[in-house]
Amino acid sequence: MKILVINGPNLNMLGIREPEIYGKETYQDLLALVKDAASRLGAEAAFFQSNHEGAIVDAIQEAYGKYDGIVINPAAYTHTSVAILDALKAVGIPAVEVHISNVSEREDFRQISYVRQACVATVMGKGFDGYVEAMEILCDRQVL
Ligand code: CA2
Repeated sequence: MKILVINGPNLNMLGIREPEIYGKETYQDLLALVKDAASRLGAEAAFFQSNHEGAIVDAIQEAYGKYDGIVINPAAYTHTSVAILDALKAVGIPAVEVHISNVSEREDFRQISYVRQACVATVMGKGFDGYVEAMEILCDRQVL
């Protein structure tokens, strides 16, 4: 199973600011954790991070025919982007939405997720482990 892990704006800054919300570990630590978990699951993970909405749309389109699943933390674009929602719907690749923090307990504007409509599941508030849970959800779906 080939999984594309997409991270949106500012997630490349993990560990640098706001450790009380997003933890002390860095984006590189996240990649190492997810890569390790993927190989334990017998899957292969590839990574994409961008601060630009259109670049994320391009990455989703380019995943068509190449990946069996998408794990996506669209970060702030979660709450604004119909373009990312449409791209996920267009490719039809099973996707799981991930948030490091528990967005359901944060500001009102974070209660809206456009991408959720195109995702088979949402994992939030579990820190980096949420990405591993998202991959497990995708792998379980494939064997069932
Ligand atoms: O909890 C999450 O994973 C979020 O997707 C993170 C986004 C936020 O806009 C969403 O509402 C919830 C923000 C990512 C910003 O990452 C930072 C990393 C280091 C320092 C500051 C921000």
